[in-house]
Amino acid sequence: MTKHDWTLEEIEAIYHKPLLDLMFEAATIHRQNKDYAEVQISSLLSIKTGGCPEDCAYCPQAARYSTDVDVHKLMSLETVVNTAKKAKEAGSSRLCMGAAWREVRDNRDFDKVLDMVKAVNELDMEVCCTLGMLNADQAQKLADAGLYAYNHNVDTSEDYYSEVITTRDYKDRLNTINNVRKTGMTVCSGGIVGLGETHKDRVGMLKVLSNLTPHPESVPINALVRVEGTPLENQPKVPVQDMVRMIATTRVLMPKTVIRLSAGRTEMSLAEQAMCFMAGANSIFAGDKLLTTPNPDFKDDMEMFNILGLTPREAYKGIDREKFRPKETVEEK
Ligand code: SAM
Ligand code: DTB
Ligand code: SF4
Repeated sequence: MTKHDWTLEEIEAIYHKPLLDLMFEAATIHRQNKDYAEVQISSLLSIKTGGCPEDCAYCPQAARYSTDVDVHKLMSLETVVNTAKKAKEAGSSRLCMGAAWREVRDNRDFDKVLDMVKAVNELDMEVCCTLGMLNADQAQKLADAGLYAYNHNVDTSEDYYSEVITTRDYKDRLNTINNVRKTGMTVCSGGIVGLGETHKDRVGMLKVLSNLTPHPESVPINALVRVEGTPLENQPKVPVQDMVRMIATTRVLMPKTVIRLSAGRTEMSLAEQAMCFMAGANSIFAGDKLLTTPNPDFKDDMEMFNILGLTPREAYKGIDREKFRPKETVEEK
């Protein structure tokens, strides 16, 4: 049964199990709840890059840090559609469009994003956006445009949050997640490992996510990409066992959730990624780029799928597709 009242003590006991016991438990739960060999492939597209007013210490897109990222205004609808088509042809079932915004504003750029959502939806891809904070009205507009998922990460524990970000607080994040949930869109929320947080902080973050009711439909687990010019550029590389522990614990807490092995794969070998899939990860970001940083080659990922016997999951599998059609389209019928 899916449980939403996990306590810190319970989560700590799972997280600190001997690694192989934890992996075995997570793999067993994964096989009971999911077709473990099916892995969802998402593509990321940065539709508005850089120049963000926030101070997230990990992020190359924050205007206040001097990184290699160039600022770009909102991408055209045509470029978005062409990129989405290519991603679909390559085998991707979901497109996640990201914008370096603190929050959505009710302006022409937002109207353009709504058009992008409608257009990608027409390609029969699952459409996801990550645009920063949303109020209830903006969340509803995205839902009406046919948005399937909204990504908004809690990133770390509430206690550690202010060490990483000072320009907004944890409850702002939870508030947006709540606004998304109320519209019926699916929630994608996870975090980053390697920000200098303690094991207790990781457990604290997993408590927040696993106490959301319902659980987020997707939980991305990112390893910090250490980008030159950001305050966290000199953090040590995340040890693979920490990623495995985090993914396995997430799988035990949220048996039915799609867990995405997200940023950080360029620094992981095939064997290390295999451990993450074994521990319950069943989604990746594919394509040569994440938002602004490199990701493994698509070809190499498909080779990895072959070697491990994994298959890409088709879009909207087991989902009532009509629920996520743009409103006008539904009404025309
Ligand atoms: N601006 C929006 C926001 O912050 O919600 C959307 C885009 S933001 C880049 C999306 C997520 O990317 C962040 O919440 C963070 O979890 C992740 N991210 C950003 N930089 C990262 C890095 N260097 N390494 C790993 N994850 C990162
Ligand atoms: C998520 O959890 N990870 C993605 C996506 N959601 C938006 C972003 C990773 C960004 C890594 C740094 C970059 O490429 O800029
Ligand atoms: Fe801006 Fe999002 Fe990067 Fe924070 S994570 S600086 S809000 S783009």
